[in-house]
Amino acid sequence: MTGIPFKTWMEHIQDRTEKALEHLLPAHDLAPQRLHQAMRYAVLGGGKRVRPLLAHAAGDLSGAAPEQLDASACAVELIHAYSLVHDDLPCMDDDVLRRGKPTCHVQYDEATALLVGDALQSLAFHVLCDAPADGASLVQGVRLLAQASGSRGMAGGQAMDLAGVGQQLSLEELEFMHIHKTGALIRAAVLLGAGTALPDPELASLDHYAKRCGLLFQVVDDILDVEASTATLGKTAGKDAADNKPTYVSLLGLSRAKELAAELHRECLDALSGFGPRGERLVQLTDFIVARRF
Ligand code: GRG
Repeated sequence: MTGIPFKTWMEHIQDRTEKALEHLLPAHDLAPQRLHQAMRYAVLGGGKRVRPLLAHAAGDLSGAAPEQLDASACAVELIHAYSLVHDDLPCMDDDVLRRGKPTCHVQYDEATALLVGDALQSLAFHVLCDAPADGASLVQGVRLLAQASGSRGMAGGQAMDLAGVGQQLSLEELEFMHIHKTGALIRAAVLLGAGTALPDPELASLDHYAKRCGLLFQVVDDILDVEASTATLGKTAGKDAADNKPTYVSLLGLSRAKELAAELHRECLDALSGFGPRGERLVQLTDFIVARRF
């Protein structure tokens, strides 16, 4: 897939991921039908698929074929989809719009949405266990995804996020929260895609890239929450301010938040510079993450 324009590559991976997820999710007429239909509703037909794109772009570093990367890409996306379903519940962010359509609990009901998240999380690990890799790499991958999504990763970050409502956080505290809430899964996508074969110095550079990219993604997300419309985002714009949540924009102001995004962007590209042409897709994808308008 080298040599084709970024947009073509991106659409190809998005399409490939959609088909793989479609195949991996239980059929809509398989019992319990309502749960399976709600799982498919939450996962299919929406989202930018940034995490699968990161996994595939990182796979280029070790020369992995797309079919070797599908399981990791889908596993991370399933965890991400579960997190969105739970995040939208009334007991968390209480939102009614996600990916341009009613949130899962609005379309179905709260109990079903809770079970959708649970079942998507289990499915993610099931899918990862079926990845075409040797036993040791599989165990390493499962451990990585478990750490990234658990209390020392995304779920922990969400707990900090909920505790931070109405609080005045320092920049360091905000960064600590986002490294866990958003960054941990983005890091897992990159590292799972790269696999276990890279030499240690390259792995260290990639790990640095992945961590800064996670933060970059969040800073851009905070900027878009202020600047973009609900129609463009496909989720409720201005929600952070309405919910009195600390964000990079509320802490730094819009203009300094944009400077921070530019600085993190530079750091990401620096971290990738040693990879040469093998890192080209990751460079392009990082540029896309910065330039995205939704
Ligand atoms: C409920 C355990 C648990 C965790 C939820 C990730 C998360 C934690 C909540 C999502 C809320 C949110 C808006 C976080 C900001 C960054 C983020 C993850 C945005 C959504 O990701 P995108 O833009 O969404 O990749 P799409 O729909 O394109 O996949």
